[in-house]
Amino acid sequence: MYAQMVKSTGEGVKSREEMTPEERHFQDRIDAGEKIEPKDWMPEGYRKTLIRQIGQHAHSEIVGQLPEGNWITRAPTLQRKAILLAKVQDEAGHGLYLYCAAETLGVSRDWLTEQLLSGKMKYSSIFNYPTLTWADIGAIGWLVDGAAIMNQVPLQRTSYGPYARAMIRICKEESFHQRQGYDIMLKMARGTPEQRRMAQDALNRFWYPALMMFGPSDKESVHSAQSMAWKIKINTNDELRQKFVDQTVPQAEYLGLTIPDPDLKWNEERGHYDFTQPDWNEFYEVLRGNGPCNADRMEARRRAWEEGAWVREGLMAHAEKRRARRAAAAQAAE
Ligand code: FAQ
Repeated sequence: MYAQMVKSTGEGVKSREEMTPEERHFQDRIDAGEKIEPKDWMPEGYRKTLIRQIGQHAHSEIVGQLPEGNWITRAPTLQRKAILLAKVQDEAGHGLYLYCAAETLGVSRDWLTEQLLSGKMKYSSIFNYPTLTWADIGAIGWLVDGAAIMNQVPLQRTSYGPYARAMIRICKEESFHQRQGYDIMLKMARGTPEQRRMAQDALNRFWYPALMMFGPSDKESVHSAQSMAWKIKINTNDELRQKFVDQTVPQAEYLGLTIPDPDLKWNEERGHYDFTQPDWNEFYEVLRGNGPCNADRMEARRRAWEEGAWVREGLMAHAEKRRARRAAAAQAAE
């Protein structure tokens, strides 16, 4: 069982006494709220955790284009097409900022892609679900971008400078994405009975996968304790999931749609909604590659990588020619 493979939160974080002097100094900088920059000394674990998280995040942005890209030609109006096209292009841009941030940690974009294609690196579970109707595009913007913002706003304060700075720009664009999704949902929810039914159906299918985006429960999370000690993560998975539910329920009410959770209830004492956890077996199955669209998504990425090989080779040959020309000119000038 995957759950048996993971360590519980709190394990594996070194106490101050166990740290080397370099590690102690590094932790002091983190605790003082300083940003860590690419050339600064960092523990190997910090570097690896960032490569894993930023790489996974970058892959998610790129793979995340696929479910929505599927609807660009079928968007109902020219304006909706233009908006969706711009959104999908934004996601490509986010992937590129994030690959650049990962490159500052000493790995190449090619290596990151190879890790994805060989199954060693992940992308967000959410993108393994299909987009069956136009309302799904509304649900993705509203719920998936909504969950992404909830997770990424705190990441603007993450301890690694290049990641934090990439997140500032990404969050601005994600807010626009969330609003465009909500706008589609509003139109559908206030439309014909059939449109309303489609909007409710999209919410029914995307609600629990959106809750899964925040990762496993805190007690099953492998990396949270160390990532929070290093301020790579600012909040736990469960904290963010709760915030997302609290924010989204009133939005669903405004739409006149029903969250597919009969046990969802405001808890006066806690000051939060009580809600049903997603099916974690389904989550781990999706992570193992057994979600509805895992094979399609990986196939699309593999095809794009193979079919783009000639472009990468051409660019490398061009760069090499320019380098050789510059070297020859410098030699002639001596
Ligand atoms: N999917 O110990 P934790 C977007 C893995 S937003 C797949 O709790 P961690 C925008 C995790 O990697 C989506 N795998 O892990 C957009 C680990 O496995 P590993 C992307 C997941 O890292 C919108 C294991 O489970 N956002 O793309 C997931 O501390 C619309 C144990 O978990 C980010 O990546 C999952 N949902 O916390 C684009 C945000 N959850 O690596 C297009 C940055 C967990 O040891 C259209 N990332 N796992 O093999 C994070 O904040 C964190 O990495 C978490 C997971 C919170 C996702």
